[in-house]
Parts: sequence; structure tokens; C-alpha cells
Amino acid sequence: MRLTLSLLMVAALANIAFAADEITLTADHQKFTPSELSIPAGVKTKIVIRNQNAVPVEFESYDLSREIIVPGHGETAIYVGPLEAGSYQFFNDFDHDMKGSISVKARGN
Ligand SMILES: [Cu+2]
Repeated sequence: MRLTLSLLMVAALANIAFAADEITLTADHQKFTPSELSIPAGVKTKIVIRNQNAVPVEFESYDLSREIIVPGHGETAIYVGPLEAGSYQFFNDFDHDMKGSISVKARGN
């Protein structure tokens, strides 16, 4: 019984950790929200890019070596990492004024 409870708690904690490693980036009008994402270092992270605009956006990042078109009113997901601590820039290649960054922080900092 005690062992079963422990296993359930491990499973619950694992679920929380998994949920924390998926974040959403929204493209709306001429900006990304949030403009600065924060993710932990050393962890593979799923970024769901949701485009609220009628026109497509192209999420592009030289720092992350990623380039992907998200159709108008569509969404797509990319996986980044595990990354080292630092700041990683991204922008919309269809509108270079639309940009943001991913702040990767070492755990415990
Ligand atoms: Cu491009």
C-alpha cells in the first residue's frame, strides 16, 4: 500500500514536470506574446506556436536553427533543447519588427 502510494506520487510529479515543459507562444497582431519566454536549461521543451492572425507568420530563429511557417488562425509545435543557459532570439520572417526571445535558465537560479 505504501509502495503503491509512492509510485502514484512519482507519477503525479512526473506529470507536473511534463506539463511545465510545454509552453505556448501566441502571435497576435504585430507581436508575440509573451515576448520573452522562460524555460529551464537542459530540458527538451515543446513550444506551441499559435497564430491568431489571418495571415501566416514564419517563426524563425538563427540561435535555435528553426524556421517554420504557421498558417493564419493555425498552430504548430516545435521542440527545442535541451539548451544551455542563455538568451535565444526569434522573429517573424514575414515581419521583422515582430520578435522575441527565449530566456533559458539553469535550474535553481
Ligand atoms: Cu525564413
